[in-house]
Amino acid sequence: GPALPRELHITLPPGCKVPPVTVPVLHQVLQHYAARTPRLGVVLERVTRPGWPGVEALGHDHFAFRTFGVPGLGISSLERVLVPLGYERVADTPPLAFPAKKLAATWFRAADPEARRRLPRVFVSEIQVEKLSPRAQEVIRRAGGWAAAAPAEEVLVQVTGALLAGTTPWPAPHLADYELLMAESEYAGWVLAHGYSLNHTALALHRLPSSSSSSSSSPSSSSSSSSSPSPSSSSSSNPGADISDFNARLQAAGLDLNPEGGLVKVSPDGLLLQSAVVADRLGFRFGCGARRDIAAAYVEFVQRLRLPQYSDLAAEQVGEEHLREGFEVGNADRIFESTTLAAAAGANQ
Ligand code: OOG
Ligand code: NI
Repeated sequence: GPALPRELHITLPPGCKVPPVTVPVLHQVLQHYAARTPRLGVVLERVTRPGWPGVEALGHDHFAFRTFGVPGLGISSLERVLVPLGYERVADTPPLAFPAKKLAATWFRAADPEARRRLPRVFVSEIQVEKLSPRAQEVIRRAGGWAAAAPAEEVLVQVTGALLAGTTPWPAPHLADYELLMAESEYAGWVLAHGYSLNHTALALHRLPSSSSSSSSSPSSSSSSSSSPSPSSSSSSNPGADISDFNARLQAAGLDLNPEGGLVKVSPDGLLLQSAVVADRLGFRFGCGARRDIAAAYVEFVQRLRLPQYSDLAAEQVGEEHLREGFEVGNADRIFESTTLAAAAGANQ
């Protein structure tokens, strides 16, 4: 496949360790992502370090990938990689659907409950290409049409290669094709440029040491700063760091947060809290040599709260299996905008 443009190789600050992932393919995915996401470096260096012991404790709640929903590629292409690695697809009812964005999504988790403590969930979405204009479909067919004709094993090899290289299983796109897709769907433009490189990791705030144990002011500040329906239990009964406190630390470190629907995206049950920084913009080398700064990857933060049926458990007994599971369409719809906001920032320059 095409080599990564040199501009994308950014060294993390010395001593800045990314929490490891124990599946080699996913570890490699993470290394490419870390190298091209300067904002992850800021998070690990300036936000999680002072007063937050053990960066390794800040596990990966999930990874997220984006795909073209065409034969051979799309969600099923990652399913073929993930299932042999020990993952299983989780069937949400109803399925996660984003009609306005022409997207569908699903997620995977380690089949072995013990492995779920160590391995991230994987959120995978696909754009419903047949709903795009004929011109956009033609651009996508030129990039990904080979997969419909190729044997399944060859598609698997190409997709795995793109994952390992953090790139696309097609040549670097021409700038005009990227712009044509961007005009219609920022998601489609992102996939054309970045393919199977990781869109984001979401760091699990609920696995951090409790913020209330290190700061006496956090329980009151968290309840006053949350504008959304909050769970009946107080934040101190939930494991980990409070997302509103964490967002304030991100902002103090100079990071722009995705403001769509409020800084903290809250599920209707009040138990899944998410926020994200706006994506980094990085130099990208298009086919035929054109260069442009474009929206790349971002970092998300998740706080999963305790399920009501486990409210009586002692704090030290609470594990991830006692917390809100899965994803939420309303939250995800807003989190998707983290790259759109970065793309718009470029248009204003
Ligand atoms: C995925 C956005 C949704 C979540 O955790 O709900 C998401 C994307 O931007 O590709 O990550
Ligand atoms: Ni996410």
